[in-house]
Amino acid sequence: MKKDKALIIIDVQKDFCTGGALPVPNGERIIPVLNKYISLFKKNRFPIVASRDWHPEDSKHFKSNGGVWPKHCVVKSDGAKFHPKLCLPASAKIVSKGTIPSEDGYSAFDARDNNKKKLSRIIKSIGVKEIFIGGLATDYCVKASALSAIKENFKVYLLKDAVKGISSKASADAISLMREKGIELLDFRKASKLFAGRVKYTRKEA
Ligand code: VGL
Ligand code: ZN
Repeated sequence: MKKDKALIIIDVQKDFCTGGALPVPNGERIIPVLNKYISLFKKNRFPIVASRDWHPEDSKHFKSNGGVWPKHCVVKSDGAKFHPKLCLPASAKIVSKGTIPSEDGYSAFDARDNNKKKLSRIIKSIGVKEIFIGGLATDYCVKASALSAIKENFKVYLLKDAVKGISSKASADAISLMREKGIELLDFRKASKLFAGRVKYTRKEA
């Protein structure tokens, strides 16, 4: 099976949802939709990657150390856990970013797995050409990740029903910029249609 498409889920962690340290307003509302995308990719045997913000206590990204953000997603903390409602399969690849004190780590393309392998190498090595991005937050890590993916020559789809931003104005601007860069917007119905041909071939009868 050719693995030319991958689902990339950005930072769906407790700290970015209601009750967390840096909540995206209603961030958790995208989770049921993301779970549908997860099922769609699983059914078609395409890889699923989840990035996580994974900062050390002394990250310069935090206000307390000269940065702009309240402390969030500190390595191994409860807030850094993936939201419990997100149904990540055991086969999902996890990559961590913002892990050294001097980096913000907005882009998932700077994230690495446990073997220090960068996201782009992980997915390129299995033949991924097209990526489908959802998660948090539209105006920061989703935007940075989607723009890096374009620079790395991937075809990029933004899952518009599976992203949420911190500021609605900044998120709208981010989406305009992403479209200018050639990123295509999809919703679940359109994405299912893109995959429809494949699902048929996996049926036993026909
Ligand atoms: C993010 C601000 C700070 C994000 C991460 O995941 O979009 N935003 N750290
Ligand atoms: Zn962060």
